[in-house]
Amino acid sequence: MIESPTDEQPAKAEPETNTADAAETADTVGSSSTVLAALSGIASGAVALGVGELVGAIRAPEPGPVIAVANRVIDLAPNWFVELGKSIFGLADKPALIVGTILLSIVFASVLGVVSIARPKPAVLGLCAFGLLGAFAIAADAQGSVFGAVVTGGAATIVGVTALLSLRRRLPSSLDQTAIKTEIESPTNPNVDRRSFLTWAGGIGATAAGAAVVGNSVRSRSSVQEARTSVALEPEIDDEVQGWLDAAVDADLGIGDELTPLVIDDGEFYLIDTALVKPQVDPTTWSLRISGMVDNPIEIGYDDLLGRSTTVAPVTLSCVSNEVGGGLVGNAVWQGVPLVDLLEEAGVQPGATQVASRSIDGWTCGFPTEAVFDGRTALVAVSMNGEPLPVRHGFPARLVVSGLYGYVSATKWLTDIELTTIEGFDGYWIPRGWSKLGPVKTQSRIDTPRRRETLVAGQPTAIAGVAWAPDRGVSKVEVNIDDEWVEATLSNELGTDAWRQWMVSWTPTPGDHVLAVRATDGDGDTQTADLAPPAPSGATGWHTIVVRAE
Ligand SMILES: Nc1nc2c(c(=O)[nH]1)N[C@H]1C(S)=C(S)[C@@H](COP(=O)(O)O)O[C@H]1N2
Ligand SMILES: [Mo]
Repeated sequence: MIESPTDEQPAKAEPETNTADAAETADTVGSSSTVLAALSGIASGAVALGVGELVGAIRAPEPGPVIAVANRVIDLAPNWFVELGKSIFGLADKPALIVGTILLSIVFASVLGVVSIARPKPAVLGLCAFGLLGAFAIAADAQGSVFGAVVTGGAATIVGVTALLSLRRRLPSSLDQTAIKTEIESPTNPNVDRRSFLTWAGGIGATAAGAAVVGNSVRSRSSVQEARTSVALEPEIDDEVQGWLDAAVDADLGIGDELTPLVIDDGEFYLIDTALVKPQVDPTTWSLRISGMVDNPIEIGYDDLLGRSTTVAPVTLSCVSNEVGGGLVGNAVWQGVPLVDLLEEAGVQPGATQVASRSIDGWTCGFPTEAVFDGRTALVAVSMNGEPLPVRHGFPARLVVSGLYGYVSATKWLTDIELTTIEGFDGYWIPRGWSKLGPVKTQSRIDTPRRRETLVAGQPTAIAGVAWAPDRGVSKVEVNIDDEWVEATLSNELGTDAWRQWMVSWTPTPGDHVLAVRATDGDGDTQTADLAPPAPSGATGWHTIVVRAE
């Protein structure tokens, strides 16, 4: 006998009167119907997302719905949530967020599918809400627009709703509760029904995947990689960069691969930003605006910027989130237009105590105006180690300000500089609990030996690492070996903005040894031993490790 839902009703109402067999059959039918309905929701949600990604891609660099929603999560998430994400997923926190967004969408869509069996209207409304959420996220995005939101959200919603309704009509008839209620006789072989339903669902799923794949390739074709490689920097400036790169090689203490080189390549340089997808900025339409409390607001195109006189300097950038001994710090040779030249041209008004800046993806920061005029290196950088800025380090232009942590100064994909007051503006990280001012604290790190490394007793061993105190410079590094301070040899100074390598040769005796390091800056101030975590203003303390010699 073919089971029909009508037969099931009493079974469900009075399960205890049922035989075990019948109950099992009813359960199987119930759960398989739920699975098919959920599948119809997932296929519809997927095709909505796929079409959203495709239409979104045509409007690149405007983000598609998935990235836009994930961006809103990053913006709106409380600090503890962001920190939790980082502590669970580490550097993969952004891929995890994207995967999470997609997984939540699947769960939501499957619920809509199940709801749609009995009640198509709320299910359709649910899909519309889903589309609206994507549309709002796109409209709210720094690189989004209301037009894009309407077009992308609209297309996704229409396709999703159409898919859901067409699948619902094809749900094997025994599962369609409306059909039961209206007692419509169905052509009743459920196996045929099921096959045709699955074919449709599969087709819609394939369309979803196809749209997403095509969308992604359209998006990456609009990449700026090409524009970036076609940028030719002035040859004589390259000579100056080469001079610094050579100086860095000459200064290297030559201990080997365990010791961090004085200049870090793009591929090894630490990477920190809130961007889920690195902004692809077309240099031909890009411009930098300088406005706010200035006499002559200016707007500069990329060619104009490259045509100006530039400065080249090795500068050590570091992240306020760096733990003592951590790797969120790096030194590179930056080339760019001095910020002081640009601000003098714009004419800073009295009382403009803060230089605020914004990137194309809406990230912001700010630091005291004094930093531009006190003689330190402060650049609108266009090149890193002699190459146009890599996309992930801010192509076409970024700020590099010596002596300030990245979160208050180092805006990548820079589009706006606005002169304002210190009280008048808070950058991205300030309301999230980080301190308003971000001077870099003097720090030093032991690169070799590694913590808990086993050394050979009686064999001379190099203890070595790097120390930095931009823009004060490093004047001395000392290593504490089993409670005794030893002064380290330093690499030649590349400038007060750059870190220095240090090393001590040591012959360990058998047993455990505690090693610690501390640096003294160019003003004669020695790095504090007081332990502080990164939040809110940068970690302090001496990097300390234990090694064993056998
Ligand atoms: N647009 C943008 N610029 C940004 C950030 C960001 O999130 N977005 N993060 C800042 C922080 S916190 C740091 S430490 C530096 C890191 O620069 P890097 O990724 O080139 O090493 O970039 C800064 N510039
Ligand atoms: Mo940072």
